Amino acid sequence: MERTLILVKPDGVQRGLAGEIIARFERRGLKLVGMKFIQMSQELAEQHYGVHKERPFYKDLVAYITSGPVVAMVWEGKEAIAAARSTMGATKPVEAAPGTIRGDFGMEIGRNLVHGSDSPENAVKEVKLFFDSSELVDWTRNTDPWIRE
Ligand code: DAT
Ligand code: MG
Repeated sequence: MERTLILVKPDGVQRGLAGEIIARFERRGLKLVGMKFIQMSQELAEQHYGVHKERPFYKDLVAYITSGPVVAMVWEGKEAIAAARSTMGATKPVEAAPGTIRGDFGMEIGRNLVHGSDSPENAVKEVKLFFDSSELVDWTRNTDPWIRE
């Protein structure tokens, strides 16, 4: 079982797309185990995007992710990381397939609406960075047998 950190980035919130974006993960069959609406601090943003510290776009990336509130979520399921990333679409929205979040709503790499962890190791780190274990809910979804074999 995997857990993945998903963020609706500030553009998604500002454009009123948070519900639409959340619905796509929900309908896909991932299970929500944590969610909060937060304004990310500079420090949290720098930690979250630490892997990109040496990239030329790092400063803009931190400015963008702290430019307004985000919805931070943890979604759970078998292969949750890959499932979430295919629902998100390619990093560059113009290359993202129609039907994906970025392919349906995005035009710019610097306004690509959504974040999702990219590996099991990073998912564990990112979930810990945003959520205390007491904020994650263990629950049984009664529709699971209709989603999972
Ligand atoms: P993803 O968000 O799909 O996991 P990533 O981890 O490679 O992509 O990069 C994190 C974010 O940084 C990405 O969502 C948008 C931004 N970014 C990545 N590559 C970029 C580039 N070449 N120019 C500008 N922004 C970029
Ligand atoms: Mg990434």
